[in-house]
Amino acid sequence: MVHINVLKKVMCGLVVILIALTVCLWKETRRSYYVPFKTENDDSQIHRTSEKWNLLKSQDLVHEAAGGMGQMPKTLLSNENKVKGGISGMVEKSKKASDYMKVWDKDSSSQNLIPRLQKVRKNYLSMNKYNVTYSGKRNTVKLSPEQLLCQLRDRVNVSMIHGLDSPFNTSEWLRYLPEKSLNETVGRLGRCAVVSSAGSLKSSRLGPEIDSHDAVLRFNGAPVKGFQEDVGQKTTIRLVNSQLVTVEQQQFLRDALYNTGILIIWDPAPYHAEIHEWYRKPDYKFFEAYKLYRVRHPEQPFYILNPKMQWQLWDIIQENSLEHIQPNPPSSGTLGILIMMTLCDEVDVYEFLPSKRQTDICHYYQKFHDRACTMGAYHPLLFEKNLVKRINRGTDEDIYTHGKVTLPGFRNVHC
Ligand code: NCC
Repeated sequence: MVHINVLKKVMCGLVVILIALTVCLWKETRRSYYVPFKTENDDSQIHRTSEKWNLLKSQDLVHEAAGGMGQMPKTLLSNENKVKGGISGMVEKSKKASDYMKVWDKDSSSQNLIPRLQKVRKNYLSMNKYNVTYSGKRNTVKLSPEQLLCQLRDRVNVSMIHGLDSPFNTSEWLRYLPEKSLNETVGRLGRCAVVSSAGSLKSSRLGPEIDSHDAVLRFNGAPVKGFQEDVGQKTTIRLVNSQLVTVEQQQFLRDALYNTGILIIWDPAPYHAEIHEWYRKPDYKFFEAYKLYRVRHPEQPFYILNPKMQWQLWDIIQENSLEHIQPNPPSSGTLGILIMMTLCDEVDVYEFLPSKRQTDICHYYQKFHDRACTMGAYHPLLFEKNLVKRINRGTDEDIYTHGKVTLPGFRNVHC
């Protein structure tokens, strides 16, 4: 009798432990699928913003991606195969995962910005520093991804300043400008990666995937040392802005970070200005620092981006946005994406459209918080991101988990 009672108690105990374990396991499973878009500086505006971000259902996901591309994306096709394979547990899980995936909304508007950034945008609009006189159309009828890609391919001329571009056609400048064109220097590239500097790259463990690309483009002072696990260690091209080179001149000239790979510098120019006009009045006087760097590192290819490109690209972003965008050049991020689309067969962009790791921490290599880094203040970054979302050939799942967008190289865009 005593034995039976003890046995009953042990059984009851075991059942309670089993139930507790099941509940814990269930909670854990849910947690790994649903990581809300919460940021460190959470406020009411963030709540409103995230509400506007797409809450995608798995079915919508398939339809949107398939409809936009005219074909079913591979990863989702493979999920379909799993359905047919009858692994119902996995299907159930993958449905739950996509039920809660929030990714960048391609129709984000300035209303999605926190009040401070809305105000900053308005200030830049009234300032109009670069004398933007945009009179082009605003596409009320949305262009398809293919049409947008064709516009980018045909209207944005990605080129570097060379010895034939007056006023760089002097014997002095010929000494400084690289002899070979960028195309000749890099050769034909297959799969390329563009790594944004976003804080959300921290703890991403994307390093090996990024390094598996044929070429990797990074921005400004974004380091690899100490961050290899998250951002990789390969740097083929580093795109720097002229502010970095002039304001942080000593660091730029001394820091070994800049000595790897090919350097490209860009500087904001007046709206559709001729090279002459920009040369007389660059936004930041970087030419001296450029020459000094070339003397110190004559073997390292270092190009100056032709400034015409920035406004050709800006026009397309404006044309395809429903409101006035900041009349300032696009960020280094979008310029870098376009450079790689010109050089490569395919371009994977990391954490430009934020993943589930989205944070207000500006850079993965600093502890500085500012939502402007992700949403834009000076640069029309929100509208740049809308455009990139619209031409993405990858899946929303890839954006959510890897912050990854896949774009075709212009060689593979057929208009
Ligand atoms: O911050 P930055 O950009 O160097 O970042 C490079 C590109 O990564 C993308 N990015 C970055 C952070 C983030 N949270 N989300 C993102 O999507 C953007 O596309 C960005 O372009 C620049 O564009 O050159 C910029 O440069 C900095 C700064 O000049 C350099 O880091 C050098 O110190 C600008 N910051 C300031 O002027 C304070 C930034 O506005 C734009």
